[in-house]
Amino acid sequence: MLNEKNPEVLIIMGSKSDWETMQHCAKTLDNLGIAYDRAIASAHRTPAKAEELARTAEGRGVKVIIAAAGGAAHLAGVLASQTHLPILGVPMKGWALDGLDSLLSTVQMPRGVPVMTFAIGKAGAVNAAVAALQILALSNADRRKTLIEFRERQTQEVLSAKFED
Ligand code: RP5
Repeated sequence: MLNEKNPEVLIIMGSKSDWETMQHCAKTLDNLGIAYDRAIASAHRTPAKAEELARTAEGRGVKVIIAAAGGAAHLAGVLASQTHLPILGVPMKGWALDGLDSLLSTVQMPRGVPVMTFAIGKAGAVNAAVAALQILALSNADRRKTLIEFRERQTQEVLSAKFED
């Protein structure tokens, strides 16, 4: 759920146009009962804001940052340079290279400054939320229970899927 005061996860997007995809991340965090906040900050257009968000996140109680950007997607890497929190990078689909540019510019970090990078677009947005739960579950038994139940529900959905015709 959206919680600006006590977020455990912070979603940062390079542009408001990324929200169309990242709402799937937020919805998944909602379903998993994880408090999140969201912000728009660009590595290129508003570098000072991106830096400030990364530097202040840990003090706000944030445990995981999810960073989404498209094209020359340097946002996740810039955030990673400014915090010790884990950064989960979600490359946005679109532009001339349909997201391959975002994927490569998010994933190809220099040694020592990792960005955990997900699939391009919606699957990556959802998986970043699930991965955030996995990180939180390492130190919280209730979260572990939520994770196991989520996976079990997903398994049952696939096993019980039927064709309509
Ligand atoms: C990136 O450029 C953003 O993350 C977005 O994916 C893309 C397009 O941004 P807009 O031109 O729509 O603001 O920085």
